[in-house]
Amino acid sequence: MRWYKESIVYQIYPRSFYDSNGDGIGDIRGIIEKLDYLKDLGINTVWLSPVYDSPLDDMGYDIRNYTDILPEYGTLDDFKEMLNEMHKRGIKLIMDLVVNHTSDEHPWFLEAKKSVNSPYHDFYIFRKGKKGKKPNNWRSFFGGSAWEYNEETDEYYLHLFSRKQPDLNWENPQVREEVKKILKFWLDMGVDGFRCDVINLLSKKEGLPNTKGLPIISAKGIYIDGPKMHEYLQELKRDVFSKYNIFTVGECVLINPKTALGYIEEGVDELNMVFHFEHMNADCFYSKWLPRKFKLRRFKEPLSKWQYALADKGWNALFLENHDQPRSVSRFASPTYREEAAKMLATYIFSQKGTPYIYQGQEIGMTNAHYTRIEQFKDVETLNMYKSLRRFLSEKRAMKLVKKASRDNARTPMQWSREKNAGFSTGEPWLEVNPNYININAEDNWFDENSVLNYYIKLIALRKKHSIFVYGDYREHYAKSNKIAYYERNYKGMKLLVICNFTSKEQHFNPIYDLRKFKLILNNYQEDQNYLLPYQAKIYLGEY
Ligand code: TEU
Ligand code: CA
Repeated sequence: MRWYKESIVYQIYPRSFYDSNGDGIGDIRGIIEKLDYLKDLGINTVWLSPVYDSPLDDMGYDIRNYTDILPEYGTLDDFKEMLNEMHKRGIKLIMDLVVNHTSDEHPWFLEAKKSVNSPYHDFYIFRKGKKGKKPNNWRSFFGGSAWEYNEETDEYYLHLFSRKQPDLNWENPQVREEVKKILKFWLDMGVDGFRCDVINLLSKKEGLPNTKGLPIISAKGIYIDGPKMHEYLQELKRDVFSKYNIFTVGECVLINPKTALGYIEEGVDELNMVFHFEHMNADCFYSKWLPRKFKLRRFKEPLSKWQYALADKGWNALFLENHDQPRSVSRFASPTYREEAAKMLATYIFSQKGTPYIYQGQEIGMTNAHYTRIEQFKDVETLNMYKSLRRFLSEKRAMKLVKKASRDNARTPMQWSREKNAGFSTGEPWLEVNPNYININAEDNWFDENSVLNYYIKLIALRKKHSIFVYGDYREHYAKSNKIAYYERNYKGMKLLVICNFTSKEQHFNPIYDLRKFKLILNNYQEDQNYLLPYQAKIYLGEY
């Protein structure tokens, strides 16, 4: 059974989820305490962002030891207990697999950088500079050159992310063997799969040629979806993945459906599904550092394109948020209608065909951070970009961009209750809590039957009850509208209609079908007129 199709995933960013011991840092025992909340929400899979031993330059996406837990998060025994408690509640666990790079404090790198004769030197990508210049023109995703000088060997090493995240050399079969050992370590413990970080960056084109054109975009075929991607993934599948009944989702930079199908098409199954980011450009040009006004068509078009392209061939991953993206209600809707919009956005995205991913706090409609000073931000990408931006922008303009785009928008502590620090921690939180927790928190949501949380609970329950949500095919209406989103799903003689208003005005439209023949199974308002109220969302089900 392809169980991943019936999964409803909840992403935990452990540092900001729940602190069990008052040190201001979320931890594994904190997760254990909140498992009943997740069970009540109705999710059946957790994706856990990294809890491995790490110096935290990139908050855990820089791993120092792949088979141990960072002490501030807990111990391996805590981890095993958490896994067991999840399984008892029917919740599966997928881990974050970060193997494009390690931390520069990983023992392999510490050895590798000492000498060209070190057995670990070839675990990484070292190159001589060219006449005092960097080996090539590649740029880091976090700004600046992707090369850092290493004095001991008089070479540069490649880091597509921070300089504390040296890229592994996947050409080296020993690296691949080590990765397989790591995978087996966790899978044999009972972990149910992996979210594979920047997986389509593993293969770098031979000779590491310069990119020509816009940075990153022009890296397709060079270090994005490079020449040996299939070889590497096939090897992992053959030696590890195929031996377990697991779930894999690849995070893919700049991917299109055709390339994605190369990895995920049923029968190929190198990965079960991928995350693409095309709809994240609905309010920016290619990168969130180049913002523009949100436009519904720019949101719907890529999502529909993926729905049609994958249809019966592959499987979609559906998401609005993660730990790298600002909060969806802050980006895609008006703050006046925060609750209506949070429910509407959930209806729109999670009723499509694919596996839904809810990022912690999204289910209560959490918003972007309130920060006004750069000192309040902790994320390495944010701080690097701020420094670069300050070279040509005033402090005020640079801050405006940072406020909009920072990854810390998603990383403020989970808002549990009206208690001090939002009930996240009794100590000083590692990252400031958003003061709007007085109005936005899980406890109040729980007791308010019209809350965002209770809407998510209903939506998830419907998905479990009607298999049309999972298996129905997808057909879009009003594709060109910048105001409403409307699509239908069809399955075994049933039809589902999903109709959403993305504006703060009433919208009149022709419903296409005779709605009297359908049952309204979900509505984010009490009222039900023959037009749409601001940010209204409705789902109808009927026989057809
Ligand atoms: O993110 C990959 C990625 O493409 C990022 O550059 C992303 O575009 C950026 O964070 C958006 O601001 C993954 C992880 O999700 C991220 O947290 C890590 O920092 C990154 O890989 C490196 O491991
Ligand atoms: Ca703690």
